[in-house]
Amino acid sequence: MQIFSTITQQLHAPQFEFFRGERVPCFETPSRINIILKEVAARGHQVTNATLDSQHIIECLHSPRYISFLQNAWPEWLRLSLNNVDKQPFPAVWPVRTLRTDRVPENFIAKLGFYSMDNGTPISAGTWLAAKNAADAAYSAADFINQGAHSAFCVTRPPGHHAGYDFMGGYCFINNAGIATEALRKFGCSRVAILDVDYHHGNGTQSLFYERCDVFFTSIHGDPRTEYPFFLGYEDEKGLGEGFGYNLNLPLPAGSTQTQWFNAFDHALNAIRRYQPDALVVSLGLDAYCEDPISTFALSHTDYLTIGKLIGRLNRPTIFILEGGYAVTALGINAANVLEGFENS
Ligand code: SP5
Ligand code: ZN
Repeated sequence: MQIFSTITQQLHAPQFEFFRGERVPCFETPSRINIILKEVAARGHQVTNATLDSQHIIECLHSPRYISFLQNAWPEWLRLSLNNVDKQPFPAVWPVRTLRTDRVPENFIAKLGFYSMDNGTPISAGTWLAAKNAADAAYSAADFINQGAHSAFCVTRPPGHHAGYDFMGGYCFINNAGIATEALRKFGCSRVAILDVDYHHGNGTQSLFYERCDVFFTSIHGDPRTEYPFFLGYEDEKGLGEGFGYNLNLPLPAGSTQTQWFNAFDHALNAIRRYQPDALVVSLGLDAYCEDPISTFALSHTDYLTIGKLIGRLNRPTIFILEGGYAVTALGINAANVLEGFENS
């Protein structure tokens, strides 16, 4: 399978995040990409650096002021103090109910709260460039499909499925799956399905397409009653207006078994078959794996072969986009297994 990746991913390298009241090393690291690239190359897949400029597609999905915030965030942080060069900005205040969202604050820390859903999405010097190039890879993959290819895999970071129209969250800044989807639509696909198998609900992706029937979104994830992102991902979210019936959430209790997971997966696949999409975008989070340090599902190495095989049987042009997955040493095998299952389906 053709792999699209980016060199600049390594420039997004924040050091810390908060976990149970403590500052801990980031789970979402550059090594995730390196280990996947090593394994897919060893199994004979072709890796190229993405080159197309996705700016016009980014502008279809995200607000102008949010894009300019992302672009200027690191320089603004340094403008507060040059000592900030080896420190990390974090939001501290959010405009929750009763607070105003009709005025964009001028204070940088206030802007961080305004444009983020959590304090778990740290920014570093190279974040904008890395996020922009990950979006470029998603766009390049859509272009590749448009030229007649059957599949592509974006081995990119930062991930994207938690990022919405004007906010970041969950390690995500630009919604890469949304970029691929929007690009496929522009290239002439009438209907695109998005299948999100990350452990966490893809709240950003769902929200971007919630009122549209030209994009079907389905997701299998930890139940938001107890799992991040908590405030979206319930089964009663079915879409709005023209989009009603084109959103399918399949939350599973934390600690669910392989059997439970594959039952939900079967539901998702059948719904995609009924939708008859021209193309498929897979938000390929690998954090439903049993050893993932922040998740509670039980999938094995061979389950990822099965996932690839069952997706392949949908027999649609398919773009896989890496999302989460933090059991770093297992990511190469799990990612490559999905591709192997897909190609032998
Ligand atoms: C792309 C992606 O996978 N983003 C995930 C962001 C999750 N951030 C919050 C993590 C909260 C972890 N809770 C751990 C419970 C430990 N059992
Ligand atoms: Zn995840």
